[in-house]
Amino acid sequence: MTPVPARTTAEWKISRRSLRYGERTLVMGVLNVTPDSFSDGGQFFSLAGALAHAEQMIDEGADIIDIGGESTRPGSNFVSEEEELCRVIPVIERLANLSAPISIDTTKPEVARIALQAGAEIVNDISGLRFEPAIAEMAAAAKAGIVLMHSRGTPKDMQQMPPMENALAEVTAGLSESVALAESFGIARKSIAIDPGIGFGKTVDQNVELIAELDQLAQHFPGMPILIGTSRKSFLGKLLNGAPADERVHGTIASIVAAVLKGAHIVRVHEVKSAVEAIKIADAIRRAS
Ligand code: 9MG
Repeated sequence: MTPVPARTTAEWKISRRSLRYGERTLVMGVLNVTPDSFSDGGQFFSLAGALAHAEQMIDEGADIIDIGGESTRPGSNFVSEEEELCRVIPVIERLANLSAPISIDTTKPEVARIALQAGAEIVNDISGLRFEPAIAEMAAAAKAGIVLMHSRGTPKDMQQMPPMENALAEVTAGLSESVALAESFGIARKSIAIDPGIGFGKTVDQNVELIAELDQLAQHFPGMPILIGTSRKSFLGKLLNGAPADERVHGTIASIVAAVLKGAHIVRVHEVKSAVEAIKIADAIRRAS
């Protein structure tokens, strides 16, 4: 087995602050405000419920809250800009003064612009600027952080994409293009986070390989934190003999720990409490390695 990679400490510059990463793994808690969200069944769609859930995640140790109003579940449809705004903006306005920064999970420039104005500090773009590159303009203008995630196709058709020949090479090349595009719009490197996009147009084996090779991916993007989201994803269900989303908690934890030991700086999760506990142990082992 290759040794645990050394992890340097640096800062991810987002709108109104810098997040220190590398000392301990940061946790991004997922707050889906979509009625069809695959993993919470729309449970957190009411404003009061969404706020309570966000506060609970912060109490449990979330460092960032990622708010999304459009499902990225495989096979899901796009929602209109108006609908997405109606879902996310009231939540962002109410959460903007909490201790943890807000990330807006969107691919739409106008949703990003209004969300940033309402207090969000990070744009989480699952298309890595492929869908609407102008979203980068919004992030640059607000000096926001941006998560550039690798994906193939759209959430609607990603599972029908032909398999990649070499996942690491393709993900590295795709993310390099995303970084170059982000920089061409004036986004500083210190504001960019990189994400291999587990589950987005990849086979089960490729998802597993990408986690196992995360240290190699990180080498290509010095000075940028590596974010990864494995929480409740279908590759875990397949590896667990068809376990449904709500029975993938232990699989999620195992994948997070593996990712942390391979160099992840930020993990995106639904269950914050269990992730925070697991990460404390993984970080301790990492520091001792
Ligand atoms: C919105 N979303 C769903 N899965 C994700 C992942 O793995 N990474 C990021 N950045 N966003 C995601």
